[in-house]
Amino acid sequence: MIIGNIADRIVRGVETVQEGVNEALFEPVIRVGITGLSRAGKTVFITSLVANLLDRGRMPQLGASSAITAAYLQPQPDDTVPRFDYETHLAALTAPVPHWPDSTRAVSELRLSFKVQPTGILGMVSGPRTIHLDILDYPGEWLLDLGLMEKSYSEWSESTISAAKSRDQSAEFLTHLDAIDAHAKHDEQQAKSLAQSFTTYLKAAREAGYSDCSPGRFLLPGEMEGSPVLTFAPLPSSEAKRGTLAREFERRYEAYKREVVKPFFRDHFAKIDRQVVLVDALGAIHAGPKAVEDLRRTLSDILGAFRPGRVGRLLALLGQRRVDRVLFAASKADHIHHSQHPRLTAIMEALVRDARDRADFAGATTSAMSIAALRATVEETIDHNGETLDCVRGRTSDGKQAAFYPGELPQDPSHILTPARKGAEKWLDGDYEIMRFEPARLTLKPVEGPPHIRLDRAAEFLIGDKL
Ligand SMILES: Nc1nc2c(ncn2[C@@H]2O[C@H](COP(=O)(O)OP(=O)(O)OP(=O)(O)O)[C@@H](O)[C@H]2O)c(=O)[nH]1
Ligand SMILES: [Mg+2]
Repeated sequence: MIIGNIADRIVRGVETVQEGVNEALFEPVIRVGITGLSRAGKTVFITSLVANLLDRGRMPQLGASSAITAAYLQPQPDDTVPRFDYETHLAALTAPVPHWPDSTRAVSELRLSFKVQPTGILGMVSGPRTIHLDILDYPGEWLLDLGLMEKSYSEWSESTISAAKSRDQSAEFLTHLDAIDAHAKHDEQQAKSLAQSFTTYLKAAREAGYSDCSPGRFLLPGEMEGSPVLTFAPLPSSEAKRGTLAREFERRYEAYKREVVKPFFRDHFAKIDRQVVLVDALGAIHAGPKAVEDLRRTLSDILGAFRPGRVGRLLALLGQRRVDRVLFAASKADHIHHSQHPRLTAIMEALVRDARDRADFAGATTSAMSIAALRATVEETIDHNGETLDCVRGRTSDGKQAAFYPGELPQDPSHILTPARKGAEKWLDGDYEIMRFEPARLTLKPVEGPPHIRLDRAAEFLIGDKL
C-alpha cells in the first residue's frame, strides 16, 4: 500500500459515512477547490465570486439565482484551516483607491451558505433548504508533490540529481553535493547548508521555467520554513547506516511525505467535489513561447493529480469523493477585447488537451472558459492611422486612464502551442502585449457585486445544478 495505514482508512470511512448521512438528510455541502499556479488569480476569483453570490445582481447566468432567498457567510467546518480572509481582500478591491489583494501562500477556506426555496411541486410542500458552499483556496504547486508518494528516498534522489545535472541552475548545488560525504555522521549545520543550496537551485530552476520543481513546499514553505521536514536534499544512493546524513535525510523525506503531502491530500484534496483550475494564459503568452510550453507541462503535471489510475489508488483508500466537474478558466480576460475571448478559450482548451486526454478526469464533466473575476477595464475602439483597433481602457499604477491595444490572438491555437513546443525563442506573428491595470473605482448598488466577465457562467457550471 502506498499511502496510509489501516486505522486511518477506518476513521475516514466512518467520517465519510457520517457526512454522507448528514448531507443527504439535512444540509448538503458542495466543496469547491480553487487552484492554479501562483499569481493565477485565485484570491481575486474567490473574493469576487463570494461578493457576487452574496449580492446576485450581476449573476444573470446563474439559473438558480431567483430560487436563492438568502446567502450569508458562516463559520467554516474545519477549525484548523485558516479562514479565507474575504473581508480584507474585498476591502482592497473596493477601497476609494482600489488595489489588488496581497499574495497568499497557503491553503484557506470559506463557507458560504444559501437558503434556497425549491420551485415546482416540491416548493409548494417544503420550506426553504439550506445548502453550504465550502470554498478551498490552495496552491497548484502542491499538487506536484503527489509524485513523491510513489517514490522512495533513493528513487527520488536519483531522479532529482539526474534532472539537476541537465539544468544550468544546478552548478552550485552539484558542487556542494560533491563535497559532501553522505555517510559521515549527521551534522545539522552541514544538513542545513546543503538543503539551502538545493532550495536555491529549485527556485532558480522554477524561475527559469522548469515545472518539475518539487518538493513544492521548498518553493512555498509558509509557516514550515526552516523546519526539519524542509531541511533535506537528494543524495547519491547507497546503503545508509544509522546516524549518517543519508539516513537522516531519508527520515526527513519520509516525514515530508507523511506530515506534509499526505495530510494535504487526505484533509483537503480528497474532499473536493468540484474543481476550478485558474490559468494565467495571457500572462504566459505575453512572456513568450518558453513560458507557454512550461505552463503546458506544469498544467499537465498538476492535472496528473486528477488521473484516476494514479491518485485514484491513493485516494480510494482515503475515502475520496469523486471530483465530478472541473472548470479550466483562463483568468484576467478583461485584458483583451471581448471579440478575442473565443480565441483565448480555444488556447486554454489546447493547453489542457493532453492532460485532459490522459486523465479523462474519471468521467468528470470539464469545461473551459475565459473569465475576469474582477473587470478592471472598459472596451474602446479607436482609429489609428486609418485602422480601427479594439482596445481596452483602464487605470494604470500612476492613477491615470490609458487605452491599450494588446495585439490579436491567433484564430488557430496551434499558432501558439506549436512554436512553444518546438522551443521557439519568440512569436513569429508579432507580440502579445499585456498591461497591468489597477482595479477600477467602484460604486456598487446594494444588490450588486463587483463587475466581472462570465463569473456567473462559471458559478452556474460549478454549483448551478446543486441549487
Ligand atoms: N485585470 C485583472 N487582473 C487580475 C484579475 N484577477 C487577478 N488579476 C491580477 O493577477 C494578480 C494575482 O491575482 P491573485 O488573485 O492574487 O492571484 P493568486 O493566484 O491568489 O496569487 P498567489 O496568492 O500569489 O498565489 C492580481 O494582483 C492582479 O494583478 C482580473 O480578473 N482582472
Ligand atoms: Mg492568492
